Amino acid sequence: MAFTCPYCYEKFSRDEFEFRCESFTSTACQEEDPKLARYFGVPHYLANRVIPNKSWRDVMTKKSLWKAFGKMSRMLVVPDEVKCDRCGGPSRKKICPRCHNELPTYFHKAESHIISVIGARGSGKTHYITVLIHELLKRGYKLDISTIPQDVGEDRSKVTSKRYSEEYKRPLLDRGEELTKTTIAKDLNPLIYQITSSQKGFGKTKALYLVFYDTAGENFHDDQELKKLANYVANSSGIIFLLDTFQIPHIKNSLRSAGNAITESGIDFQGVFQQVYNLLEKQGLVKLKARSPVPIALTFSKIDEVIRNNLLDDDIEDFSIRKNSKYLEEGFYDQAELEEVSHDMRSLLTLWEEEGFIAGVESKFSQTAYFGVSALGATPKGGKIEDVRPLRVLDPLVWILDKIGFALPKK
Ligand SMILES: Nc1nc2c(ncn2[C@@H]2O[C@H](COP(=O)(O)OP(=O)(O)O)[C@@H](O)[C@H]2O)c(=O)[nH]1
Ligand SMILES: [Mg+2]
Ligand SMILES: [Zn+2]
Ligand SMILES: [Zn+2]
Repeated sequence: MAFTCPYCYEKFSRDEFEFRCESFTSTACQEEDPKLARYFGVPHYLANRVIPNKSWRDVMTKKSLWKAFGKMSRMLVVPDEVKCDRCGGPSRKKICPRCHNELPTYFHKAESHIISVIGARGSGKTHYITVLIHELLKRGYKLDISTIPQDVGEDRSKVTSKRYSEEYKRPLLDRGEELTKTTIAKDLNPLIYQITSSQKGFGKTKALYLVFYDTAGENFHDDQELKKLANYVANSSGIIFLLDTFQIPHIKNSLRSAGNAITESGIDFQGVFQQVYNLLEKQGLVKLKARSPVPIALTFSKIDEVIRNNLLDDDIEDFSIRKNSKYLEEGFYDQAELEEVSHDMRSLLTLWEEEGFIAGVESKFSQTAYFGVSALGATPKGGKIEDVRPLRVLDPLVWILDKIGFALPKK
């Protein structure tokens, strides 16, 4: 089984894990780390030394038990703890062999699925991610999902739980402030969460990592960022593709004639999808002519305004996205619920004359579903939104979790 690093998205195998010395006192173990420096794009990075893989593997194989298994054991086992070859201190800090970033403690035990959230600037990613994480933490238990932030990384001031609470949750959900580009520090670190399920089920995934990169490739211009986006998407087990509902021409016009000020993003969402796909093709990350089996959730954001302005199709009685997700009340997942949502959204898109988009997506991906979500429940006014009322934000994630075999409670 290959592992995918949540920082650099490179793949590596079990026998390649590395450890970093954890000594606080040994100055002899302080060294330049060129791989970390490259990752952060700085000329130098001083960190504790990387313990050569060979030094602890040799010790491991000398222990009689391991010896009995010989070479095999070295391939299969990642020790919980190793000794630093220089200072002799114990270390449990696992790092990626490619970029040297610290990996979550049990990374080698869980499946490392990356579920990515992507979308053009203005599609609502920052608000969506903020609310999605909050809903997962608050309501995930209804589907037996527990969510634990993975506070790992060289810079302790930038670990997941600290950054999430200071830059995302507190401003938006405690102080009611719309999140602006300036409030979110633009840095390279993803927010990483482990989610686990205690459901039984043979062959089901019980633990995986969710990796959220708030900015990955959103402006589609910067080459460096685009390359990273391509890697992020290509190594994902599932994609939540956020699309700005306000940029659907039909919706844009209706909202404008109803007196709403809609800013021109300059990127139409069909173009965004095409750009991401071309990028994957160019990098050789998708096969020509074969549909990708990666589940992709085409997720239309800001659906609150569509509902408020009565732009839902009146022929569709009891339109599913008017109500919040049923599984949050019932405590089990019924596949039919999200199939209905997807079906309704798909008809809506047809009504909005977006068949071309649907055909394009479905010719490239074999597992598709359409969702409508609202992170906020309303448009912020003057940079404020006091009462955040999310609608169906967990749907795309839950659908993907089910598709990739995560153990969800079912009837
Ligand atoms: N009506 C409404 N507006 C939203 C929602 N989520 C985000 N927005 C607005 O959409 C704009 C872009 O959101 P943002 O999260 O910054 O998008 P990003 O550039 O993709 O990160 C902001 O003005 C938000 O206030 C929502 O659920 N409903
Ligand atoms: Mg943003
Ligand atoms: Zn050491
Ligand atoms: Zn890495």
